[in-house]
Amino acid sequence: MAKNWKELTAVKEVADLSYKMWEKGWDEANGGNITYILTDDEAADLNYIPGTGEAVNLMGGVPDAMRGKYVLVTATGSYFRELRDNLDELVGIIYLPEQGDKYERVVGLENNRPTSELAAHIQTHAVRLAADPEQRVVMHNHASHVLAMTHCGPTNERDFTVALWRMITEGVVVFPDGIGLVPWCVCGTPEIAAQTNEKMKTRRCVVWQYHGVFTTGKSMHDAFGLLETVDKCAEVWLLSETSGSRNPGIDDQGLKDTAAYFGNILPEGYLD
Ligand code: 2HA
Ligand code: ZN
Repeated sequence: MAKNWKELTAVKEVADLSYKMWEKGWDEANGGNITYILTDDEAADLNYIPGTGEAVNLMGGVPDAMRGKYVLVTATGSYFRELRDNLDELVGIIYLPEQGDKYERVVGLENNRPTSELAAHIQTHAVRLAADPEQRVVMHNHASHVLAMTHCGPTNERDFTVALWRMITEGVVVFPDGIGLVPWCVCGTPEIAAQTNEKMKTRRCVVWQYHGVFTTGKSMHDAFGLLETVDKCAEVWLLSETSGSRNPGIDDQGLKDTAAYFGNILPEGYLD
């Protein structure tokens, strides 16, 4: 059963990108977690028989949109610095059954459990699947520049988003739907999951004040590219703020023109 699971492209991408994120300083200690919904073909290759794996309660339950799905998950306590060298313990695949609010362990996660943010990830997948049937990845980490900006930047999500868009043209191109901002609260709780998922209904990226970033996407590189772009905009914002810049950045008309050129619709009321 599942003899080749570590050969899955998604496993290789998790191994590679988790290390890259650690190199960027975004995943100190056990910070960060990634989940990926397997394609039907990838799932079929596992030859898993539902009901045979260890079943564990899933906080918040299994959303209907996620029933019958196989999800690649990083483990709780996993150090992204070490993940690529210890796939058996730090990564694994779970199955979300057609009935019951549990997950079943399929393979991997030896001596371990899925990320403490599993409930938030599973619910985020369900919310994003309603917006985009191609949704597959949820990524969380502690991207430094975005985090710093939650300390000294705008505290409402419209102003936070527009401040990022003004920095570099790529901003409004990559995240035209804007950034959700969740005020600080304890992580791993139903409360933070609920707030995140309310915002994910209309966006692919949500920032947790003083904690980190959640991004979603069709593929690992899609979600990672979004993270990189948001963090790059935040880095340029911080650099220009600390240099005492007096330039306003891309103005409202420029942002509107860019959005129109790429066929994107910006959230109502964000620009004059
Ligand atoms: O996985 O980052 O938010 C550890 C965390 C919790
Ligand atoms: Zn975190």
